Amino acid sequence: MILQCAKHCLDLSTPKIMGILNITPDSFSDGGSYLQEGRISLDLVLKRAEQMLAEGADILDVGGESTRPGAAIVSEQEELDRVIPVVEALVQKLGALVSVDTSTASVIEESAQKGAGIINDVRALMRDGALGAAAKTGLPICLMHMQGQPHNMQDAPRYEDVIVEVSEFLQQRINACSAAGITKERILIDPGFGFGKTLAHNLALLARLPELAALGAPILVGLSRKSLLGQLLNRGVDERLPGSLALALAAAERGAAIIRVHDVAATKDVLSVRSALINSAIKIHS
Ligand code: 8Y4
Repeated sequence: MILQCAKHCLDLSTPKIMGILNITPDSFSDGGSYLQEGRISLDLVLKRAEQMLAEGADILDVGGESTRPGAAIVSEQEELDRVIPVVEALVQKLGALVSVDTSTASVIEESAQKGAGIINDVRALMRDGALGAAAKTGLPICLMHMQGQPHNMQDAPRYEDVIVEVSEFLQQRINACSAAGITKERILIDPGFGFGKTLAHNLALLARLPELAALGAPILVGLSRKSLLGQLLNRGVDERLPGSLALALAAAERGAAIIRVHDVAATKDVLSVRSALINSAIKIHS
């Protein structure tokens, strides 16, 4: 399966790596790392982006809004000011395939004009104007499931059957996209690990990830350094690399097409070992 992302063709027959580029001054994990004298430095962002591409990132995911519970609310203008210059630079200077982590109609439109290749929306195009804006871009869209809103999503997540409810939500959003003129070939789906889910919900979703494939769209997952690893291993956010790699491999084994990560080089090694094993098994030995 090949996904057409602006000028880039993304071959999803083997799992692809999406590197995280947070353009937020207050991000949970790697936030603040591109700040110079309190301002986001385009040079530092470009340096990190070049490094991730050299390490094997297939996509760079640029986000200007933190969805961490308690994070500051970002105005539309602030999000535009953060994200658009970065998208432009990554496309123009590095020729990168850029996905834009946004729920905002104007950011979707302007990012596409600057050459972004994928829209990644944790609110699944439910904000005012987002569905129409995304439809007009012609770009692939990642629809993610979230229960509640970032400020309250982890208060007391509850499901009758987490797999069924996540599947039904994603199917509804696929239908909404279809009605807005976004064809099935442009849609990616994501169960939204950590977005209104307990540890048990997250583990059930990963264990049963193959069931989401029935929706007929490639699956994107974001598990890197997330708090399920804190709960599972009692480790701080900087101590979650081995756990993140185990989750990335588990997701790849269960059919994930795109894996969103902080640690590109290490994830690339894991996926290279996996593909060597797969290729060995299908070769004819004489
Ligand atoms: C430590 C590290 C603690 C990371 C929290 C976090 C996803 C996503 C995010 C995801 C898609 C995050 C933008 C949350 N997660 N997009 N975005 N899927 N498609 N938290 O799972 O990384 S941000």
